[in-house]
Amino acid sequence: MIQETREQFIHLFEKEPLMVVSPGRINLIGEHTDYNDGFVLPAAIDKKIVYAIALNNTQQCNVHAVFTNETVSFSLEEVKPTPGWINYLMGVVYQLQERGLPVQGFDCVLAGDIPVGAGMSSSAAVEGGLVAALDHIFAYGLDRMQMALIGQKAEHTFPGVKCGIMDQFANLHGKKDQVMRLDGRSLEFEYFPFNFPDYKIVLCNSMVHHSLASSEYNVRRQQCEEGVKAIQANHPAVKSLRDADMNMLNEVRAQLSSKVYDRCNYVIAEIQRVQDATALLKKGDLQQFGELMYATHEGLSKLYEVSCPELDFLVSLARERKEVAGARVMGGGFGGCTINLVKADKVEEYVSFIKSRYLDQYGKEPEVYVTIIEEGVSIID
Ligand code: GAF
Repeated sequence: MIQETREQFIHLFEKEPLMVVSPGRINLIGEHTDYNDGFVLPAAIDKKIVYAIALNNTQQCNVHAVFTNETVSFSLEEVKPTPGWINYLMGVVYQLQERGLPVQGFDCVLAGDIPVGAGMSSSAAVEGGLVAALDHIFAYGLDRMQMALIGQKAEHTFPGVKCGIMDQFANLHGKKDQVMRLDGRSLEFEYFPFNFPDYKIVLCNSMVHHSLASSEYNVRRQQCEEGVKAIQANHPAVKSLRDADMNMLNEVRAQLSSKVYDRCNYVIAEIQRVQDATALLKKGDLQQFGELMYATHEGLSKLYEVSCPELDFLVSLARERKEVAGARVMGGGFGGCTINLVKADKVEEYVSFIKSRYLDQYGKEPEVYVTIIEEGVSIID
């Protein structure tokens, strides 16, 4: 894909581009914890966005998207939220301009194989790839965390999703065969190997794309903040759900709507689960780790309400199978993928089982991706 994208760029713009590979991500456990100052356990994967990009000595940016086969242009003098995929790039450009960093017109070809709306964070890949490309071209000297924060701000201000930092972080910090535990508060992180040759990471795409995903995401965030506010009346030192426990939450239960109570209940438990899960992973206990993934799914489905019948069905299918250590909905939810840890020698059998049962139930085949853990954003000079 890298070579094809480069050739297409040369064909369209008649010059040599800089190539950038920007991956999607998985998250093993720790969902909706990042914006509550909690922990997450993501990794970059082999699904990616590819940029071919070069300056054009104008104030105009011309972006050809291979997936829609259209070229969209915008002027650097008028960067404002705009419908469509170009919004993600414009958001990044705006954030760079806001910081007083120079941006000049560019031509670019954007290609990729990250399925959109599947919970693998194609948007963070678009953002991270562009920040890294422009940092390289203009020698801003940004470090990877600064780049991630710029991508996150772009997402907040242009598409308007008040996301946490996990996706942009994973996209820019990934390392081959390593998972990362990120502390959503301090932004400190540690790498450790995901060393289970007997298992594969299998993503099952429900093919459901919920149009309310981003507005509902923002609602979840507000509900968590509401819970924190109530707890703070008794415990002023609590700054986020990271600092809270179930006793504190139960003290204010009567003041909270049942939805807000359930959301906070899930997040408090999930933050602890990531800690427990990390210890299990380091010990090599994938079976117990998998049980925690199922517990996460239960919470995301019943308490946080970001699952859907199709995703619940996919997880219930996983539960029937001995070759699966654990499964759950991955990412923001409301559709997209489940992540499954599956015995390597049984993957084929599992995939055909899932496909046929899902087809029987919903009349459509899920796409299934057997994925591997890869490097974060890479510049190919
Ligand atoms: C989305 C967000 F972008 C992340 O920050 C994270 O909150 C995730 O949903 C849920 O864990 O991918």
